[in-house]
Amino acid sequence: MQVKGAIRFILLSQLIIPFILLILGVLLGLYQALARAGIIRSADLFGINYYQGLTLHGVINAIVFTTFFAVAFGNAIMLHQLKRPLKVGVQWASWLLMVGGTLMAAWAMLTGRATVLYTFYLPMVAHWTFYVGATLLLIGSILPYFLDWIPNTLAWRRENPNAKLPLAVLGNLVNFTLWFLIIIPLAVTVLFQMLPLSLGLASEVNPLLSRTLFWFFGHALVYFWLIPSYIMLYTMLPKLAGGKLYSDPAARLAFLLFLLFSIPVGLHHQYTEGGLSSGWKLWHAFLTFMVALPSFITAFTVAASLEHGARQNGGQGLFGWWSKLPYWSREGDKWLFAYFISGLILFLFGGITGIVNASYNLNLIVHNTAWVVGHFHTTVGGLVTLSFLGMTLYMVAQLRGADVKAKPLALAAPYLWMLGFVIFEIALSITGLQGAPRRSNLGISYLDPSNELLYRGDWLFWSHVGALGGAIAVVGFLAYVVSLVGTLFAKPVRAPEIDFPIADAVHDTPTPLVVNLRPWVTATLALIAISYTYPVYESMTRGIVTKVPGYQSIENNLVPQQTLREQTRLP
Ligand code: HAS
Repeated sequence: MQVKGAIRFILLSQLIIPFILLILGVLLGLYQALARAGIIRSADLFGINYYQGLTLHGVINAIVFTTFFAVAFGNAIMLHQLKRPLKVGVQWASWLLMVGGTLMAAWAMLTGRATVLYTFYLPMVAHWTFYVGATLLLIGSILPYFLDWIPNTLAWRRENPNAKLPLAVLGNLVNFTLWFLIIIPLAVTVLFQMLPLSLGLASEVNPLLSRTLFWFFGHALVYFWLIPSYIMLYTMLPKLAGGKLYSDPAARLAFLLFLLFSIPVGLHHQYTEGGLSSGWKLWHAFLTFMVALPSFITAFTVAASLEHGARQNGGQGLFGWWSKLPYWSREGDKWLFAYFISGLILFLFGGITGIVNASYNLNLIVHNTAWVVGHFHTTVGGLVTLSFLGMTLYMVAQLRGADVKAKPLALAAPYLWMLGFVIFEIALSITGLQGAPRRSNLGISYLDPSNELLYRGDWLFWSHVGALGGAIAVVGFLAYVVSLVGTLFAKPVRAPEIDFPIADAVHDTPTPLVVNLRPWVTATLALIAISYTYPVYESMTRGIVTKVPGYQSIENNLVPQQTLREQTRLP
């Protein structure tokens, strides 16, 4: 369908603004990889401190890029599938809040006033503009859900009382329902703990409570990143492969299981946290295995869909059909296949390492080590980033009415990214098992030979392999940048539009269990109440670290928090 005027501008800029920031985020990732391998041995590079760079890398890549993309993609999916217009006023309000919030937080991070990493754990404290900026970004991101997508879905339902909600719409609504539910505890800790401390209105804070509220948000956040990718895998990949989605009800069940199980698992990030009972951690561990279930369903459903497509293309035999998938095809939209298949291969590694993390006892070996970094570079840095990059290029070409430029580079990019991050993952898993910590500038500590006390020469080889993997991925990203920038400035050859390659399904029998959202939302709220009431109560009343003052990160040191007047003079 055609997209014009303000909506076209908003959609395009929701894709391009985070992409510009992402260039900085990816380059800072390379800096992290080189510093961690001891190839760069300094506390800062071009005036950016290691931890400041790590904060920018995490916030830009994992929060800003993903949130902007989820909103742009959500808008496009609703437009395309429901064929109902978006409200220009709502979209402008959302855009202004998101862009304004991002600029505020970026200013705080770039000027060294918010070196708190992307998890912004208390008692580390940032300048108030960081918290207000992040809050505005999140409020802006939820506006379209309430003011555009829900009203449009209800209107569509009235017009189509007997039709099934399109699969992509269901996935998108599940995702933003999840988003709304998890923003609430984050807002509580930001508004009642972080901001007062940052503004000097409070002098003490309970970090345990803040972390429990953060991980209520933080783990489900990863599925907020993942669900848009799954929408693409279920609705578009089968068609690109030449066939159909194997099972529509299985796909719906996977989305709804994410709603149910994504939230009550946050304590698996806090297994080592004092003050929370082991029994509740174990309960969250069990539920974490349940949240892997929709991904197992996806693995089998997507594999069956790929096989179906490959057999339509003439594929035969038990494994022979693999050769009939369009890995290198430049025909039409088929180049997009490369982004999905590379992401899926990376996600096999992400899934296995995730299951290890989830196991209460194994987690004690890998927690806070480089292993976890390997895990999330094959999940959010793997399938999620690759599918978002592929879809950004696809949508930019459509919204500009142009052809994708430098297609060979656009095709090479995801394979280089995949190769780089497979190497990176293996290397970081090994150094993690050797004990290398995450969030550490190893170049000026454990990998500095002049440091007789700390030096660990046995980490050196695999740390260098990890840096090589990171560098290969960045080369892939640069190939992508050439194609995207070329497409952005290419001469339009048709009217701007949004059109997705949506696949039919092989099995499409209506299944009552997966038709109605309401019972799933009710069950989700009940499971959250069961799983979080006592841990939140414990966080408020027990624990060894309640009530501590705030600390700020200045250069390489954590120092007691400055007053507001002093803060504005930083760095
Ligand atoms: Fe995780 C830590 C457990 C999935 C992201 N995770 C993190 C952190 C991030 C993150 C960012 O239990 C660090 C947070 C921090 O800063 O501290 N994670 C899991 C589990 C899963 C999981 C059980 N994580 C994700 C996803 C992420 C993500 C998805 C981002 C998008 N994670 C943990 C735990 C920790 C953790 C602990 C805390 C660690 C600690 O101690 O700090 C599961 O959802 C994974 C299920 C996935 C599968 C894989 C299915 C495979 C598929 C591919 C099929 C391939 C095909 C192609 C069909 C079961 C779908 C075949 C074709 C060929 C040609 C071969």
